[in-house]
Amino acid sequence: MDSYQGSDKLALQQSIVHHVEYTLARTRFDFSKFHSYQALSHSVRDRLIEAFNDTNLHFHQMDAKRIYYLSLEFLIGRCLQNALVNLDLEEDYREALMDLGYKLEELYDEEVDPALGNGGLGRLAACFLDSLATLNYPSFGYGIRYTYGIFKQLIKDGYQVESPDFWLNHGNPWEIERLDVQYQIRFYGFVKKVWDHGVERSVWEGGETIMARAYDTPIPGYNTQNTIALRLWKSHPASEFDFSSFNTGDYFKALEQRQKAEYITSVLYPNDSTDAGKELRLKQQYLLVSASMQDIVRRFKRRKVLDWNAFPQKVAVQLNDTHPALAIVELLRILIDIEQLDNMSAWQIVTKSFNYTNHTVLPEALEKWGVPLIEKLLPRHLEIIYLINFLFLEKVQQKYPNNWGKLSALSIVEEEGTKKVRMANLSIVGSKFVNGVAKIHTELLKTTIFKEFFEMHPNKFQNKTNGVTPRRWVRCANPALAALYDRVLGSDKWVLDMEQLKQLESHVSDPQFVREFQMIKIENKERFVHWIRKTCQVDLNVDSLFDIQVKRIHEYKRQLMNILYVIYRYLIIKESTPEERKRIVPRSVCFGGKAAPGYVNAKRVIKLINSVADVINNDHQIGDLLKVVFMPNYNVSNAQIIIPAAELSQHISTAGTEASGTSNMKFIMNGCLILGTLDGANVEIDEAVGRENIFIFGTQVEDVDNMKEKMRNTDPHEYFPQELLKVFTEIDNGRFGHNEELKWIVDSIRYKNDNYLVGQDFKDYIKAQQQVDDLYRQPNEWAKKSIYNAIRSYKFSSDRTIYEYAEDIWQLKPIKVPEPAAQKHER
Ligand code: Z2T
Repeated sequence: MDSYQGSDKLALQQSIVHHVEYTLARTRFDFSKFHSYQALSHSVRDRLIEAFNDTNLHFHQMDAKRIYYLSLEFLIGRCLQNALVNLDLEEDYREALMDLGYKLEELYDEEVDPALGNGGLGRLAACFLDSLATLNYPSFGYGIRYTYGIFKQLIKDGYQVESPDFWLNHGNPWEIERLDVQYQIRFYGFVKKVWDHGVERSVWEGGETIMARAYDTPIPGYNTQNTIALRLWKSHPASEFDFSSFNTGDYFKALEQRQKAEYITSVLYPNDSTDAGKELRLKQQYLLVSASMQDIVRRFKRRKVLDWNAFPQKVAVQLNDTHPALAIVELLRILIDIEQLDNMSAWQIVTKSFNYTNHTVLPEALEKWGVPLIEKLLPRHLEIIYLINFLFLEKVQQKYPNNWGKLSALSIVEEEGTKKVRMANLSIVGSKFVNGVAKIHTELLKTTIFKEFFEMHPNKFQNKTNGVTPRRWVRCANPALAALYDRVLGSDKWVLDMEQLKQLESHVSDPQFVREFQMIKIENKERFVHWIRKTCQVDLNVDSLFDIQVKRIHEYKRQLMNILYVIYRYLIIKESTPEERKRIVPRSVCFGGKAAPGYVNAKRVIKLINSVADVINNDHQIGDLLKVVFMPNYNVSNAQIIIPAAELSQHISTAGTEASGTSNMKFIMNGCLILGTLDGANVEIDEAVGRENIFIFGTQVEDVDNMKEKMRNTDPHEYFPQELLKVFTEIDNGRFGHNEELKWIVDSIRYKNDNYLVGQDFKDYIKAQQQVDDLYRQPNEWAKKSIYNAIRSYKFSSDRTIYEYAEDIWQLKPIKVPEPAAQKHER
């Protein structure tokens, strides 16, 4: 990218040295690798900020419509390499640093990995920001600047131990603190009714107020001046001092009260697809929503003429799941109580501005807040929710007169037991469009959990299949593959237009091309082996099949089925004759992923994996034929090492449970084969790469209910196949340690309910695993199929996804920020 500052080697070196002296206040005699990382980052930050300022000014001058992506999670990962790649400065800085005696790649490893998200949902938000910036869409991400990100996972004695992630320990060069952007946020209090020119108005007063302060992280697009903001809010005490406490002389108590405000944004809730339902979480949600909507309204009001009806033409808000759904209610409150619009005009504006993305059909993830809690914390919002529900149920009554079934299914308020607000219903009613994240998932929304809504408003529902950014997941994570593409395609255009990879179809029959592809995989495997040795103290054989399952640990994702199969494979090897052993394909089975701290079954699966790994890896009869690794603390930065090294990756959720999955897309982009079920985006990956290039097994979604019924009605000894019963017996007998917990995991499917059909799918899984082995014995065939996965993955670029959102949901056109004029270089 062009810059007002020079980008020749000398200019870059001067800027780094400048930051050593003036930002870090260090001399060159007292200097560590981390200090060079810091100086380098500040130098890159300067360049980001130029583009960022240009972008904000240009969008303002153009009076651009903007899209606001509201999310409680943004899992952006490390920033340095991504910024250098997107600014096209990686080579220049590499050379500049070489002279100063530093290796760029080593400095990358000095950066903390910002982990303000749980898994797929937060990472999707981060990929979307990269695509929004790259495609020149005027946009903002809004989220929370948690002081503590997702916990760091340690493994002690085979168990997961959580340790706090205080990621700001060494400062954060990638954010801009905006002391001038702060909003008041109110909690608790009461609603006062006042008469104003014959109209009754509501005023929310009393309670506690705190401040939300903005921190902006610039997000650069690839090869464009456009750089958008990820604006994260941090809670602060209100500036007025609490004089009542002070007057009683209790100075310390007054200060203590102020400290409590900081607590609100202190920690990310570590649940992936389950609803915690805690008061603090509701406060976090409201803080995000209130600060963001105040900010959006303020920006709208800076326009020359104030015309509220133009709001939906200038603003589109995307709700990342129901977590920020109160934004709908907050905008209504601002429009009605503060801007004094009438109820119906305000409602029209709101329902044209909001859209909602659903990310799961699992009932335990659907957010419901008890009416008493909302009434206490947000009394005015509860009134508004009742108003929305009243207006909506009137429509329902018109369409389906006296149909109590419809009314109770569609109502925003659940009346059974203690009354609850259903956030999904609120989101659907308040939105223009609702979307699922993969074809199969959207179909399930329409036919199961949101059936009644779909029947009432069929045109509200859309599919937007997820995607991932090829910048981070190919260009950054797999530089060798990127270089191969650049060379064979003649340019780096594929990074912006993944469909260019279609041109590589003809190269699959070129043995030289296939060999180069294989070499790249081997190099990536070597880098991975090195990293595993360092972090897990296990030696992997580079020639073994690298078989990987990395994702949050959840029963529906069936890591249990994977480890039970590993045991089965171990038993086969133990029983095999020397002749048979020669034909066995050596495998390295690697697991990674965090369990929610309160999720007992998930934690036990981690213990089982580690117990099995202990026995197998130390069995001298086995050697390299089978290795099992649990990689601690799976996160974005180690995913960038793991994924490019994978040859087989497992996405084996019970059909109908995984909304999409996004790592499946990252794996195929890096030339990896999938072993998976017809669930989530696997269905579309299967269509894209062809059935001959993917290993598909298991019960299909149409049959899941029947199979569950069968499972409940069958005796465990008939239901579970012999192969699995044998594995159960070995665990029972203490082959992997005499630990009650290992038996309990088995019992959870054996005597309770095998709700995720491990028993049902096991035989088909074994069969698919055999097909994997058969193909791996033919390295050339394996390589070709891997290449087909990589070059047919273009649909799964988040650029395609974002383009579809912009066209079909936001009605948003790109606005390209002009490059800095050439003469500015002179200054
Ligand atoms: C999450 O990561 C996902 C869904 C959630 O539902 C919550 C969280 Cl934190 C409330 C995941 C889905 O499980 C996954 O299938 C999907 O690919 C991802 O969101 C992005 O859509």
